[in-house]
Amino acid sequence: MGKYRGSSKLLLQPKNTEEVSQILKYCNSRCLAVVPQGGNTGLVGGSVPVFDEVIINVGLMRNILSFDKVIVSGVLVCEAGCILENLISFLDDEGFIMPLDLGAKGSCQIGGNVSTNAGGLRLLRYGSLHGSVLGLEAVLANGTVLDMLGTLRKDNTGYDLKHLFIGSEGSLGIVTKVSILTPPKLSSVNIAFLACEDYTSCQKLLLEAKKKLGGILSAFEFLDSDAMSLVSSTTFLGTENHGQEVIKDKHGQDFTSIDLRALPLEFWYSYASGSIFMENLEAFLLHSVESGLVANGVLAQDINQASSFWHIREGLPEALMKAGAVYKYDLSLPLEKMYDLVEEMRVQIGPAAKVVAYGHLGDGNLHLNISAPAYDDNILAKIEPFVYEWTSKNRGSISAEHGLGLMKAAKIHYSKSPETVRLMIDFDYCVFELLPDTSCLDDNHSIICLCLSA
Ligand code: 2HG
Ligand code: ZN
Repeated sequence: MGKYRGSSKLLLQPKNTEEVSQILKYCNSRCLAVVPQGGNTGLVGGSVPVFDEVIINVGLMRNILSFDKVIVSGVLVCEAGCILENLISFLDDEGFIMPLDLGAKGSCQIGGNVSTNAGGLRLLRYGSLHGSVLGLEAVLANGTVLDMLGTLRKDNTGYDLKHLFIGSEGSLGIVTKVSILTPPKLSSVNIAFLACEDYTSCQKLLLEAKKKLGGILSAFEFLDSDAMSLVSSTTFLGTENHGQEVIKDKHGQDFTSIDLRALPLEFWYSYASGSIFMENLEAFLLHSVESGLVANGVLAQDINQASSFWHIREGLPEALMKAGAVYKYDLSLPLEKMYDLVEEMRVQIGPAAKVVAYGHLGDGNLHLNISAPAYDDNILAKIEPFVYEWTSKNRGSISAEHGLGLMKAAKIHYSKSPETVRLMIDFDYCVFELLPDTSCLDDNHSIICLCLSA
């Protein structure tokens, strides 16, 4: 993104948990600040050493430790540095799927995914990592290794501390191993790319899809017409106007020619009953067109077309980066209000920048992107605090799935009450063994604490 610059002089790549522990123990004893790093695909500056922190990169810890497919348990245990895409392919060969899928899968690592509680494209169907992560191992700042690497579905023995590490962005420790429940692969998948005239129709379509397709719906994404034009006008897919080509309907009509919101919808169903689901799906699509909810659309005819639809959606962050400077906001909002923010932001910003909206509609997660030729304080002043205040007023979250990172750590109060933030800070100090004796709360310790949370 070019927004956060690192200035570390030292990158350490431990090969196992013991080495992570020794590094942290040493750094802690010398009051050296550290920043944990995975695939470095984050969008909020969480893994960037903005001061002079020692980088602890877990990329060499990439072993799959076990996969239990007996009695269809599907529990995968692996090290934190495993690249998500490698885990997806490994599971594919075993007849299972990863409950998590992201555009950044080629580089992001499972430890980073867990530490940031990444959401992605399949959350609608498989839920968040708080549901699918069964256990983890983490190393605290003083080097203590916490073995919470259970593989059980049920375990009510006291506090379930692993949940505190899921989404804590390294502020409590470094995740070194993960055990995750993976569902069996269903043999058929299809994707429709649909166009609606307005946001209200998108919302209604989502409700209809949930009602009529329920269990087979695995993703319900959305991109607006500005996002669509961006995809069409960039060459990021390697082919000029490739975006336009793959989304022509069967009459050859170009999706980008009318003002609309486009929705890739993905469906997974089992082969044995595939034809029933296919009939349901076709009936649903036909009804959506006849009732006017859908203005135009294409159902992928083969796996290549299906993946090119996903390519459009997943290629948006890269297309935005190529277009210049980008201000990124990852928000959870009540569905009925979500697009109001986009429209109000357009009025607020005027012609100085483009407001591009997309996201995981099925999860109420908006990716609001403001694209400008270059970073400019005048533009930023129009966006912030407006975007945070708006989100807070509507009881949304200023960080749906990307984490707070450096970008939003100080903005947490827009989404959490002062008492909640206080408890988080107390808890953080407690884990760092700084409480109850606050006399040891010197500057150096607080630096370690702050840097880990970045
Ligand atoms: C996505 O859903 C990612 O594509 C990135 O979460 C979102 O670029 C963004 O704002
Ligand atoms: Zn996303």
